Amino acid sequence: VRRAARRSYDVADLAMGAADVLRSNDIGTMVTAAPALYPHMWSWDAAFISIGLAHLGVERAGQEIRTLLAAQWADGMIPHIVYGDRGGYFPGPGRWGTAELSASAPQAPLTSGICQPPVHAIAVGRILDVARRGTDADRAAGEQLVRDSWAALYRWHAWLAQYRDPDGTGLIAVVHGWESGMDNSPRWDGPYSAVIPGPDLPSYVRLDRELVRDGAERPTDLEYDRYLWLIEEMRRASYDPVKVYETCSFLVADVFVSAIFAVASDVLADLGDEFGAPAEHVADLRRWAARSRAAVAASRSPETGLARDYDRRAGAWIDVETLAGFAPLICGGLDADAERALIETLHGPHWAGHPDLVAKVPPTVSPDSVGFKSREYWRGPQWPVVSWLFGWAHARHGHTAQAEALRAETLSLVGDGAFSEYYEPVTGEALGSRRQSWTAAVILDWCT
Ligand code: 9WN
Repeated sequence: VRRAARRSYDVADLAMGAADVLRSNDIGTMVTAAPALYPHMWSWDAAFISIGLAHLGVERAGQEIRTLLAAQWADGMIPHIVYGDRGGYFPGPGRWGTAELSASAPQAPLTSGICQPPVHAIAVGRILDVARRGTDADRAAGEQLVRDSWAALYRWHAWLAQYRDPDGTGLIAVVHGWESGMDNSPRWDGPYSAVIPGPDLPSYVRLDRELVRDGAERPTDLEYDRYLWLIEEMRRASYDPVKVYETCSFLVADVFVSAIFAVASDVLADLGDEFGAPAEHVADLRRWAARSRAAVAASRSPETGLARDYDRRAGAWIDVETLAGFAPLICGGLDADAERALIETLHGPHWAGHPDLVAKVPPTVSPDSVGFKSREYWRGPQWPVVSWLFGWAHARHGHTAQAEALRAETLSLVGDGAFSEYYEPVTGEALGSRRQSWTAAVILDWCT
């Protein structure tokens, strides 16, 4: 295997390049997730993108959050895609049919019918921090954003608690791999093997394969059949969240989403206290956060100490080791020794500190694992946005040196200036989409 040399980078150049990506992907009231591959707004991308935008203008950052929240469903769900005016992505709004089939979906803008990880409160909190370092006008815009978005974000968290954890276990379920944001992670291979596309799956043409030429970088056709079949199942349930939970053939309690939910609920509760939100709503958030944090800690494998997802359809823990197993480091809640051990594992020789890696950035699957595929999407490559999230969480929980290491190592990884969606860990090759907005956004945040 060709080992790449570490890249040297210039922080000012990287920041300029990142700002250019965000500006050029901005189509007015939304920054598309990527120029060609993802020409619309994605839910968790928009949150990270708004953090980057805050460094270019707090008002524009707030606009991004407002555009997303304008697409919130009547029941509280924030949809995973908000479609802009252009086509260019499959599945588009026609395939979902949410506006026709669901009583809760908006007629405009058109959206998909599933959700993504709830990182939005984290973004609003971060925008406020950036705003408070700026001018009086920035500060006012940041505070106004909190006031304008708090209730909508509370309703979003309430939707997750009610419809994705109806039994109050603390683990939030996903009904599609896309909802995890880590679409084809080996975590989902077991649950997906029970998703059997019916003969009546309407035919379709993938557009992604025309844009990413190397098929090995994207999910397979069989995976796509399953992704599309789940949409058929949800259409048949009219996107009613209770029916979807009962009938969808994929139902997995996602430990990484649950950890994000816990820490984002903490952030939202703190903002609520500061900005005078209703006390009972703040109390709900604190209760949900505590419950999910405990459930994430309790999901750990007795053998590896890594947190695990739970396949609710099969009734079994999923013992597949991936980066999601470090979920307790996102939400906290371990005792000091266990937390230190998990941090050491993350930064140690099986993960970020693996001797084969060009930059000490956590890969999505350990190179020592049989399932490691160095170029294949969520099966091995390094995703700068995920590193940022771990870095943010490390800083929040007092692991300053590790946060700084993730920052410096990720900056060196992206020093080529491609702002790629993901990177080959051993060679550092840029993979997937170039000029990916959330990559640019987190780099800009780290450079400013
Ligand atoms: C499906 C936009 C999104 C990210 C996801 C990433 C990828 C979409 C796709 O791109 O998913 O939602 O077409 O592969 O897996 O995390 O939000 O960047």
